[in-house]
Amino acid sequence: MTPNDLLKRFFGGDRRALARLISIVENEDPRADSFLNEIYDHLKGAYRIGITGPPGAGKSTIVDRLVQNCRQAGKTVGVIAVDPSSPFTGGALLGDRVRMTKTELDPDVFIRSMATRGSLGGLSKAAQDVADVMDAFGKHVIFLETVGVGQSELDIIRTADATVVVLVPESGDSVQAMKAGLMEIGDIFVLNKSDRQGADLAYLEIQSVLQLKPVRGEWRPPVLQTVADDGKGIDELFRKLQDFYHYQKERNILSQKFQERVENRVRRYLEEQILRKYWSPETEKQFQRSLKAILERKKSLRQVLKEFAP
Ligand SMILES: Nc1nc2c(ncn2[C@@H]2O[C@H](COP(=O)(O)OP(=O)(O)OP(=O)(O)O)[C@@H](O)[C@H]2O)c(=O)[nH]1
Ligand SMILES: [Mg+2]
Repeated sequence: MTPNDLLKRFFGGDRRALARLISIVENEDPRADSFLNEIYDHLKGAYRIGITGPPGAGKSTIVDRLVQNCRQAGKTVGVIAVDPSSPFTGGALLGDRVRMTKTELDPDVFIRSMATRGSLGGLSKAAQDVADVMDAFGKHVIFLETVGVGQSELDIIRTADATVVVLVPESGDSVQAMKAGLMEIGDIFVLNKSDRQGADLAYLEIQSVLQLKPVRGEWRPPVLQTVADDGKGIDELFRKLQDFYHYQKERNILSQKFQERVENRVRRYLEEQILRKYWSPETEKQFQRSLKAILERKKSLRQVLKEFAP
């Protein structure tokens, strides 16, 4: 198939063309840049919702439910599940991470899992590019699911229009979340697995942590209790997401978010390019030698810093 044929099918709404284009972009195929150029004019401003939280908190179950709410509201959906934490388990386990049951067969829902390859910065870039492809295809809503632990996941989430932080009643979960910086980035907090013991206490704990946080703008991030497995609380979560969307729209926050996203992506991209150019495999070897010299007290930290300064 020629690139033009592929684009024609893509803009004609062919799911297989969408899958092909996503793979090209994700694999950093040499054709990726020209395709991304072609689709740029067609970005429609899909609403990007980041869902993050500790492993196994119920993120995928919640996304699966929210997708159904979106479909009932007549919206088409893309889902990107990012898994940067397990470069070794890729394939088989990853399939398990997105437990899309009812939604899987719906032609207006497109789901893609992505695992890390190469640098973490690269993953964040690829996830953004895939989101653009889904947006240009015409998806109204795009979910980005990440396990909220690493820097690159926070980068991905930061580029979303809305961020849902999912926690569970395990003791100390909110403290861990605070350490990971999750309390800073949530627009909506969900205490999932509220059927478990200790849910009420955890709910109060999250609320008290949030009360210490300075409020940005007029939106005070709400805390909702859900039992995603049987759908309890999900309609309320969907309504909160709609409220937040309208709140942002009325105040022009979405175009501001778009601007931030562009800026963030360009800066990250350049940082990565500059680093790659400057820090060759040979430099890394040299660095390892210097590191050893520091540990053996043969060199001072300052000396080494000077050695490696650009
Ligand atoms: N008891 C209980 N179990 C739940 C609830 N929600 C989800 N689960 C279960 O928790 C497990 C993990 O759910 P997932 O949706 O895969 O969690 P996740 O956060 O996407 O997991 P990772 O992507 O692996 O980090 C599954 O076995 C779910 O059935 C809930 O509200 N209560
Ligand atoms: Mg998951």
